[in-house]
Amino acid sequence: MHRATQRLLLILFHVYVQVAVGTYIAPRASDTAADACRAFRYTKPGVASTTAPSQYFHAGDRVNIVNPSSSIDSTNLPAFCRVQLTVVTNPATNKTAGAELWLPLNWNGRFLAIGNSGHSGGAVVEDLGFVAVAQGFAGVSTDTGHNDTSGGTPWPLHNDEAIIDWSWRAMHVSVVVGKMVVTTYYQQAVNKSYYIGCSTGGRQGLKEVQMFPGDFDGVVIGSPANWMTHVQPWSLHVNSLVQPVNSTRWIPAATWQNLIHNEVLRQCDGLDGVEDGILNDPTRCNFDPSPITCNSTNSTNCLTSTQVHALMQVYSDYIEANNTFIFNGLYLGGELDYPNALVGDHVSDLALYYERYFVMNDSSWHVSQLNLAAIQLGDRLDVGHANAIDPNISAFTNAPHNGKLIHYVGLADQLISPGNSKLYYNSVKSFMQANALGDIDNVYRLFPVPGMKHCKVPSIPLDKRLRLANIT
Ligand SMILES: *[C@@H]1O[C@H](CO)[C@@H](O)[C@H](O)[C@H]1NC(C)=O
Ligand SMILES: *[C@@H]1O[C@H](CO)[C@@H](O)[C@H](O)[C@H]1NC(C)=O
Ligand SMILES: *[C@@H]1O[C@H](CO)[C@@H](O)[C@H](O)[C@H]1NC(C)=O
Ligand SMILES: *[C@@H]1O[C@H](CO)[C@@H](O)[C@H](O)[C@H]1NC(C)=O
Ligand SMILES: *[C@@H]1O[C@H](CO)[C@@H](O)[C@H](O)[C@H]1NC(C)=O
Ligand SMILES: *[C@@H]1O[C@H](CO)[C@@H](O)[C@H](O)[C@H]1NC(C)=O
Ligand SMILES: *[C@@H]1O[C@H](CO)[C@@H](O)[C@H](O)[C@H]1NC(C)=O
Ligand SMILES: *[C@@H]1O[C@H](CO)[C@@H](O)[C@H](O)[C@H]1NC(C)=O
Ligand SMILES: *[C@@H]1O[C@H](CO)[C@@H](O)[C@H](O)[C@H]1NC(C)=O
Ligand SMILES: [Ca+2]
Repeated sequence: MHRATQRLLLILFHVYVQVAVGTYIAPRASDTAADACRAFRYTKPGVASTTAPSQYFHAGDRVNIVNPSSSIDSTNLPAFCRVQLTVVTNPATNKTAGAELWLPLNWNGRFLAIGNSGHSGGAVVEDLGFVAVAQGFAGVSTDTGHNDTSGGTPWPLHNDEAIIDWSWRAMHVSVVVGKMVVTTYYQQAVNKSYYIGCSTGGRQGLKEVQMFPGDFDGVVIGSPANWMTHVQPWSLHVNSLVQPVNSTRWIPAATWQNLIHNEVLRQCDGLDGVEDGILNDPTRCNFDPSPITCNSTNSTNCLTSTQVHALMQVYSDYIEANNTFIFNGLYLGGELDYPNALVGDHVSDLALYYERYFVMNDSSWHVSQLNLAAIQLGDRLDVGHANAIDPNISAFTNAPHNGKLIHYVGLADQLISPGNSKLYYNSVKSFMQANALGDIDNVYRLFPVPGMKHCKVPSIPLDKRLRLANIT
């Protein structure tokens, strides 16, 4: 045996012993890692290429990144390499999307794709940091195929390629390319791959489960905006139940937060056995508004019959002409936040933008034009095939793939009725049962979270909260 080989074996033995007893510190490991990161390039014509020099962050370095859709400013992250890519989402047209991969030095061998929010337009750097890298995952996030800073023409207007990217394609392609890049970077294949996302991210996650069942082993979604063609009109419908502010149906924020919320708690809170300000099952309460309805002997601090009508509609299913079900209503109990959302003083920006620039292609389309025909047009077009409502998820959940789907929803969700989550879950359950595709309880579970708002657990510090549920 050569002396050099002997020496190498000796070194390896020492390293082995030190690793075994947990004292080994690799010589200048982070500098080596930093050099490897900064030198890293990925170029595959027609598929993807790195668009900026990869950046290395040592543990505790300040990570301060801002894009049109997300931002992070933290000195609490472990060491990682930030890789920025352009991925080709449609080789026939050379359409591209931006993607970021954050690759931790101490990799846990697993891959985590992060879902987006709203109409996006930037990678979710916040969750790449606090959710992926902080827990040792190699994280990927897409900008959904457009850069949402264009002050001029709205990006979706007659832009089918961009709409398709936002709807599902940019995510799927970023995941496929992301796994290849991770494998190249670490010289080791991904052991398991996961997805986490809420709201739009929930919709993207369901789209993956339904269209690309092989992409993930496990998928976590929250309050998905998966029925795009219905949740958007419903948002506008809820707006118009109380708006405009100077109408007789308007209910001021203080009335929601004091008079209404207190009466809801008085009637409903104790039904679950604990008066804690949280309704464990809001659907169990048969709320009666009469105690807070104005009458001839009391017309102060009360609701007029017009306001009561609006209030009860907010809590009811949205049924359009010809008895057509559109969407479930808000749930009792979330009144502290409802005035900051759909029953606030302005029309939902996201929903109006969707109707104007995805569906109608008419920048002057007005909420007053919302009717059954408009919703049916949206259903027929299903622009970008953004709807993620297929109840057949057997290719994901069943053998040979055996994927698992976890779904949570806050029962005080102020932006998407929790009923929508139950509706999708139940549609899958009955479809799988009716087609003898198995008991979904082993593969798909819905967790309704009492008191939780849209994708957020309030009053928990940001970095801890993100481990529970990523931000919408
Ligand atoms: C796409 O890009 C490639 C390489 O730059 C080019 O050869 C090809 O013509 C482009 N295709 C389209 C449809 O623009
Ligand atoms: C991936 O899994 C294999 C087999 O369990 C294990 O040996 C390997 O260390 C894992 N890779 C990483 C990076 O954790
Ligand atoms: C997106 O827009 C920002 C702000 O205008 C700009 O700095 C950035 O370069 C743009 N990114 C792409 C990929 O066009
Ligand atoms: C609006 O434009 C999109 C994208 O080009 C198209 O798919 C859709 O059919 C158009 N909508 C109407 C109502 O024509
Ligand atoms: C409400 O205000 C708008 C302008 O802000 C005005 O056009 C409209 O006439 C008002 N409606 C009522 C009922 O006062
Ligand atoms: C009128 O009704 C409101 C709401 O129930 C209540 O807070 C208030 O005490 C009542 N006032 C009188 C004089 O009954
Ligand atoms: C009038 O409202 C008050 C509370 O606002 C209630 O106590 C009283 O019973 C109501 N009277 C009638 C006739 O409904
Ligand atoms: C309701 O249904 C009837 C019969 O199909 C149809 O003629 C009518 O146009 C529908 N109304 C609306 C508002 O869609
Ligand atoms: C459900 O999806 C699977 C896999 O895509 C397919 O083979 C099967 O035919 C579908 N079942 C029904 C009842 O549509
Ligand atoms: Ca309670």
